[in-house]
Amino acid sequence: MASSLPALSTKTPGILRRPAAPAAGIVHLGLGNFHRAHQAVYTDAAVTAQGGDWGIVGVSSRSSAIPDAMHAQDMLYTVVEISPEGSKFSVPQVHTDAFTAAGNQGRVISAIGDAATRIVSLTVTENGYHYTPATGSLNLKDPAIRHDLVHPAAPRTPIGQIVRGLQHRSRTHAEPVTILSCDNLADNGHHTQRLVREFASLLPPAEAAAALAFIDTRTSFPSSMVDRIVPATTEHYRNLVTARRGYTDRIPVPAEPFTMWIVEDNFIAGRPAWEAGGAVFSDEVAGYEQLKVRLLNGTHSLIAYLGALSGADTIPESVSHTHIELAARSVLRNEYLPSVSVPAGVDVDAYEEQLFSRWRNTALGHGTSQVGSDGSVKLRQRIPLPALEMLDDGRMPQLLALTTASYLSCIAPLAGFDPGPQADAMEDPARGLLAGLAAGARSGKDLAGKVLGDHHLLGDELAERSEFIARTGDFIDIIRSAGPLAAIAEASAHSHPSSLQTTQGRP
Ligand code: CS2
Repeated sequence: MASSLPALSTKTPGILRRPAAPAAGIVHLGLGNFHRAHQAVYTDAAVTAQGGDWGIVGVSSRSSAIPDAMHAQDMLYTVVEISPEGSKFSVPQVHTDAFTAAGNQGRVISAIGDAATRIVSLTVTENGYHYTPATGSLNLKDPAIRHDLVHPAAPRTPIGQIVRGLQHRSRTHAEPVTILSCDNLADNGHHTQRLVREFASLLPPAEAAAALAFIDTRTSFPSSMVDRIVPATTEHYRNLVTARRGYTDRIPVPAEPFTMWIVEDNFIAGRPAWEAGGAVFSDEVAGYEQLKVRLLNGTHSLIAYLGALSGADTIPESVSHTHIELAARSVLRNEYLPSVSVPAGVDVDAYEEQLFSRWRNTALGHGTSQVGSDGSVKLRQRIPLPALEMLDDGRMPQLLALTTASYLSCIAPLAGFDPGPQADAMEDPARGLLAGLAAGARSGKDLAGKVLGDHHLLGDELAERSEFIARTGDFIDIIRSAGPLAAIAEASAHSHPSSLQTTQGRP
């Protein structure tokens, strides 16, 4: 029988333990796969290169599966880099503790409030910020936010936890701390700062004033662009680790070889030497974030929804359909790219080719249902600004309307339309609301009007653009009556420029 990870870590040289583990300096909210294959790997490299008390206390929001397994495995797990050429294995050694926030809210506050904590980082997904997609501000209708505003000792949301932890700091030692968002949100540092300030300003007046004064003088909120495709762990990866490494790991993390982290160097209380792991500190984070959120994430959404509607389980399977590749290239080049301020030194053609080769990584098998989940909060980050720019310019963003239509066809299918099992498996906080609207809708146009026009799902400004709403509705109707390929053909026929070639057709 294979040995377990902790036995290996202490008894064999297979995993060389650090002589002394770093003391904790980071509290990380969102102990999921992405964090464990991204920030943890950079932090491991930083501590190896330069030392420093930058151990990570990982906090998972609800599930205890990862904290339990981390404790059982001596805080270790395997990152499995997957490419068609083969797999590489590594074991980061930076976590000093792990626990679940649910049921331990006091512990979250004291961890964030601890004077030794100098960075609080987050990978809580777009959905974890509890903001209103229409306005970008804190969602005051959200029961979890309302709960957190009146239960100071038991916050459930990351924003509530951060504010309560900062209040604890301000009342005790007043040491400064950096809040570092690592989620796919445009301008994620400012976005997080805005939500934290909004929450603090809603506290009783004296408390609000003290909290805001602390936030404004003793914290910083750098923006960062994070990039690595990290699918969900499956039994396959557990078996692979056992077969290839000879030990049992309950929680290996599969990841693509590519990894990128661009960070604004604005850390009020110091930071690890993440550049040792390849992180780039730059003043151009906003440009990188736009590039990534639109070209990568935005196009990814279209590939996921069209793929799901065509029966594709995975992104590589989806993008191997010539028509879907065509639609993806068209939205990327003609509709997302013109809205991006490309950072100096980025070769956009090479970036595009690299994206397609990452998406084609069949060994990784990234699920269309995983990328298609939470579209109501993700698309708000990806679609409105580029769409509005084109509309202002007198052009219809055909493929952005198609992205919206294929999303709605997956999550809120009209009566009689079956979007298939991959779409059924997509999770979305707005699924109930949207399904209710779809049940009462007579046509695609009617549904698009209710979702975008009445409910402002993609923001206030797009809610006023009846031509975009109507075009989205057309595509919903075409998908329902003739399928996704017909909708791609219709969008391509009217897009600018109308003819594009796939890689196969290129000179
Ligand atoms: C994806 C991202 O789920 C999604 O919406 O676009 O998770 C994507 O894989 C990562 O951002 C890559 O860095």
